[in-house]
Amino acid sequence: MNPEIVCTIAGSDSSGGAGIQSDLKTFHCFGLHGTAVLTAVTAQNNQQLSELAYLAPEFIAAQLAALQTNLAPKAIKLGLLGRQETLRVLENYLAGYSGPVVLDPVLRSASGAHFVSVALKGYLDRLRRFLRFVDVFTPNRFEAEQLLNRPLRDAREIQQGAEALLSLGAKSVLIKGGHFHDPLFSQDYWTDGKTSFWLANERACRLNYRGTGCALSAALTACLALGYEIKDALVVAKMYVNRGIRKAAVLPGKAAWLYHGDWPEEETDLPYLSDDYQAELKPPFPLLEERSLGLYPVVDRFSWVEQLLPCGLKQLQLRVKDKEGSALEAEIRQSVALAKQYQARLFVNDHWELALRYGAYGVHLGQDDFQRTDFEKLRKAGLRLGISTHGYYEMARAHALRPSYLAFGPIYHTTSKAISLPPQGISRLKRWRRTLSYPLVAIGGINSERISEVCSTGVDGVALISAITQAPDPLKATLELLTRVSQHDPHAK
Ligand code: TZP
Ligand code: MG
Repeated sequence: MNPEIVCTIAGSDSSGGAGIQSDLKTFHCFGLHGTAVLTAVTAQNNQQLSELAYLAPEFIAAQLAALQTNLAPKAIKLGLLGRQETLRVLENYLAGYSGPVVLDPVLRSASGAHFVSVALKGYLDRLRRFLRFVDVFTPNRFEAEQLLNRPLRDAREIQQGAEALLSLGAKSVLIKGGHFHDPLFSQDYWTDGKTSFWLANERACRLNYRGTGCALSAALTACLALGYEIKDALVVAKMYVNRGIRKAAVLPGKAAWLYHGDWPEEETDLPYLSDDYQAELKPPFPLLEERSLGLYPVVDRFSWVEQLLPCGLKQLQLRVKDKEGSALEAEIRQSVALAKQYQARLFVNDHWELALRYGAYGVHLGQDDFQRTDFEKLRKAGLRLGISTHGYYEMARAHALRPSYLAFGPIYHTTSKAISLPPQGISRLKRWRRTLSYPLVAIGGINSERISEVCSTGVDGVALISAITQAPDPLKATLELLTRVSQHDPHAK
């Protein structure tokens, strides 16, 4: 299959550390074909920018027209534009473009270089109006302040600043926090007006990393071209830049070149994502004493727990969705007590307060349950925590809570969930296995034919519902599934 085409419309950086040069490198690393429309040429090295020349608007328009015939981009990244004439050409072009557009405004670089000096006021006015063409606007703090004409001094002002940029017309805004003085994290704030979150990344040592903003917006554009939703794409792009910083080549004078490489697959680069500004790194939930979860049935009644425990299961999840009050309480109380007798680990889905009251081994939560859960209380009581996830955004959100295990799915088509999400597939499960050091549980549409393929990815647990509860003979099915799982368990006798 031919690679997707993505386009960067930006300036050339003669040092190769940022601009078009870094964008094309980033696109390539995501397996895409990058086209490049030059807006400006700079003369710069690792330390300073000495010259800057803008290309004539006709020439920018000609480059766009040349690509239009058979190299139309799936997504566009805009970098250094710098002049009203350039904005005018792009307004015409983008009026007829329907794919995602990411804009990194490049007013002021991390090294302090100012890219727009002549006629700044007129340019900023036009740039504000230009935001209506933009799906993700990614200013750093200084750029956001310049556009808004006011300082952004703390988390609240950043949130208000992002809202103000949305009201100018951008569909979503990421204000990058690399320049704030938070000793623990560097935090970015994203909002589209409906959802918002902070992305916290552990601070790197203080070098002048070149091209972080370019790489972030280019990686984001690449992921959008690959079909990822913005929230997931942001997390992957942060991972790409975090790794780039972690593995940067250090140059004389405290400058550093970002590392570029394949798809980021290291947990250390995964940001902590949270609805609120993150003042501290949360303490982790207790580890599972035995990391392997093996066969992990999810059932909705104590009667199932009673039937299945004698098969020799080591863990079970009780997921009661249709009871409340004393009936629900009885299900949980009896299940917890019986699991203890069998020395099996019982995780209670959703009802964390009842899990706490009856001393369950752990709690399993979906992303929608976060608001009503007191995580601090659960952790202090020593309960283990498992969290369901369906992609990068949710993984990063779960990671901020530092749970005992993570579940990922649906791996295959499932009929057991009311809102059926598209299957994630085995290759994404493999990628998460490579990426995470957390115990990982696969869920969704897994049955006896598919379980070997799932186990061979190296996951620590296989959760399933219907393959047991809808089986003609559930006990026989459980025993058969247990046998299949044990064939893959390196610790099995
Ligand atoms: N979360 C993701 S898929 C799923 C849950 C709870 C349902 C899994 O059920 P089944 O019958 O094993 O596909
Ligand atoms: Mg739930």
